[in-house]
Amino acid sequence: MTTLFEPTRAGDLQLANRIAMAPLTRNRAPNAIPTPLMAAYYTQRASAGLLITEATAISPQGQGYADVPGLYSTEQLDGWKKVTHAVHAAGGKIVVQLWHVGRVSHTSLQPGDAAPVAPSALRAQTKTVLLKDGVPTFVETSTPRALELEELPGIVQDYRHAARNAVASGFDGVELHAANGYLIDQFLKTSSNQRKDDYGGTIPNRARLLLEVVRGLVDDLGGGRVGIRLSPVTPANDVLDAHPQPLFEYVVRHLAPLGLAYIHVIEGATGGARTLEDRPFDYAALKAAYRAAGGQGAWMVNNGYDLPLAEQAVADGADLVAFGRPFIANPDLVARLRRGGPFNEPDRATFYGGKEKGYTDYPTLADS
Ligand code: 8OZ
Repeated sequence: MTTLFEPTRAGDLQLANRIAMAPLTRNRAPNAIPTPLMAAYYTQRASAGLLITEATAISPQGQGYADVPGLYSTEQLDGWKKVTHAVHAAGGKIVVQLWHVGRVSHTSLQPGDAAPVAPSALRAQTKTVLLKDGVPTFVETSTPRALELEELPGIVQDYRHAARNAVASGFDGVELHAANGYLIDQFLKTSSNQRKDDYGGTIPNRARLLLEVVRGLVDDLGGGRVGIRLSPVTPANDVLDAHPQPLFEYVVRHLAPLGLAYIHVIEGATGGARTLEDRPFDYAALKAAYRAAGGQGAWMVNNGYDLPLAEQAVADGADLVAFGRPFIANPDLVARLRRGGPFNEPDRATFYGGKEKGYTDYPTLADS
């Protein structure tokens, strides 16, 4: 029987085990520049088969929160190079999550204090984080403006530019953040997309931007270095699709021929319930649709996994399991899973913002 601790392959990436560190926003990159402390944090966790970085803005317009990193300036690339070099020296593999927040932003974070951009000018009923006197503070998002049709090729170019920057910074690949109510997910879902052009209305139209971006990334990096994260039914950031099953089956069927490294699926509500009574979804059918269309990428599952759930998922055919909060609190999560525990508990108060506390100071088994 396959176990979590066996090596596997995801596209071009040879991985030491089937345990991934999920992308986790930590708001510790002042001025969007990755720091040496971030290099220490990721390196502490390099025994994961795959590290996925925190969501990272592809452009100034793609920024939506205080102190989240970017991947578009020389200083940012220099910061990331220190992260990837340290992770590789520790034997790890690391991909960067490419992020455009769309409407989940605030004018004060946008170039020229402009309105954030979105498929349609509909404000998200959600909050973002700004720094007020250096203190992370939740505020309502700003009302966005609808992107003009003529602007969409530029958005695709911004993703591609960031992906090439990722390679230049030493990353093993990229993960497209198409989940959790950010730009790509805003285009996908009926609640946030009221466009009347080729990017709204039908499923093929709402999935068009996602597929254009993925095809662009594959052209630049090769499919074997590209993954994607999807969240079919999450309520995160105020998105809802009227018919998620056919929408996401369409998406994965069209991803299948692109030779992606992996498909990463958030089951249920991000960071919350794994099954939602009012938002049913058949994940096995989603995977079956991908495989039936010839998709050979690794299938990565996420959300609320513990050891027994993860072992069951791998026994049932998942290729990789991504752990989020357990990786915040357990830098040596792989060793702890191997032993069956014990596990440190994460401290929510230090998730977003701050320095070492709750970031690089969680003990390993060897420390205790
Ligand atoms: C928590 C806080 C801010 C952003 C996501 C990038 O949900 C995020 C995020 C999570 O994907």
